[in-house]
Amino acid sequence: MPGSAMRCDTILTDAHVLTMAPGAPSPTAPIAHALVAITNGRIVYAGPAADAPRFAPEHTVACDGRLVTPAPIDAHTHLVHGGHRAGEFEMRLDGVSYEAIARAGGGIVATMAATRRASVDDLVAAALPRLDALLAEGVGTVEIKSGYGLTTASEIAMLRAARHLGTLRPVRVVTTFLGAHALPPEYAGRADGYIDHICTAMLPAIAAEGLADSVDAFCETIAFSPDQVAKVFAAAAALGLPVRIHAEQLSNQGGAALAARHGALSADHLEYLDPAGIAAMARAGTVATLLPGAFYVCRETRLPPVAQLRAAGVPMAVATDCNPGTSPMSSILLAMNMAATLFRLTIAECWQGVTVNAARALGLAGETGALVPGLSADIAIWNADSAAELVYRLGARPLHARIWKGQLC
Ligand code: DI6
Ligand code: FE
Repeated sequence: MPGSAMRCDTILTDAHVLTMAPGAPSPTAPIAHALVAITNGRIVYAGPAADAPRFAPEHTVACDGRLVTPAPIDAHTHLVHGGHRAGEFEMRLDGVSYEAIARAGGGIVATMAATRRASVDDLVAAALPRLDALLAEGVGTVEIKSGYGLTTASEIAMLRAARHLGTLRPVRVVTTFLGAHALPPEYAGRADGYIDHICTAMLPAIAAEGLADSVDAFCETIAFSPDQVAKVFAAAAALGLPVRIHAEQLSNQGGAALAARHGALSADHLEYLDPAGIAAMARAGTVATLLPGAFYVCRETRLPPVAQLRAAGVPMAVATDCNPGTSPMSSILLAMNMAATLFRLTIAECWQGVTVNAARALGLAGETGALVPGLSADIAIWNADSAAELVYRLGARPLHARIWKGQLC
């Protein structure tokens, strides 16, 4: 045997590997009889076993022909919140609209009240089952937003809870400050005053504690105007924080184009996105994060312009939007199924949506989301034959094992 074997921590043998490497010929054609090698939590090799260097591993994980993918990334959640809104769900079944419930003091403001009453520990305890449900589907990275506290103290509590979740479980948590989610009752009729408060008090306090990795805003007639969102984005930029937006969910406000002009990492929802918004996103490289759970729960009929996003080369992510109002869903596989069935994403797009494109939406393209040398070894091993099988089944529990930062967990 020429040369000596290369020491490494772990190898995965006899894997069917879907690397999701950008530029790979077909993102859904797994490499058969593949080997993955890991050292110091990072991928050092992922490809045909026949072409691999000779490794001397500490540990060997026999995959027995199973499908191996990057650990999915859920790039848009409101996982941390108090209470639930099953009662509003019942009202909606009776025909009351989401907007009508919001205008009557329900909706986001109802969850705000429950969240303000909760301690950090309460918030963590309530969120853990939702997080565990995601981990049971292999998720390795989850974005978690604030936005139900709407005071400095309560927003900080939400973000502390989110950060704490990342210490309780083997998962990477990316936090987002969403102070501009809804107008708190204290500011009724004074939306501009609340936006000033966000920019001059809340955001600086949160940034000073390093609690937010990015800043989000809900641009909508029932939430904040593009001008108000622009102020929040300017304040974020002054603190060096990247931005993202909830845009064009219920109507076209030009929010996605505004966000793109501010170099947003992602614009999310986008059912009412227009051609100018698509062009602006394409120019800026802003990811379109599609949230089919909210579309489904709200019984929305307007589809996001997937064909046009595809034609314009806008990268698409898929996420759960796990939240107590419009998407009480903690299944990334179900989000992928809905993206395929409701939004007509291809199987390849569904997988890109929860791997490479989701990583990019979180500013983590150089860290996770693909099985290529140098990236974090965040890996899901599945009891499945193909990428399509995982998107197609509903309610299956197909995860065999999960590796996060190189550790089997
Ligand atoms: N859009 C949504 O779908 C969620 N937030 C947002 O800005 C809804 C949040 C909720 O209803 O609690
Ligand atoms: Fe959301």
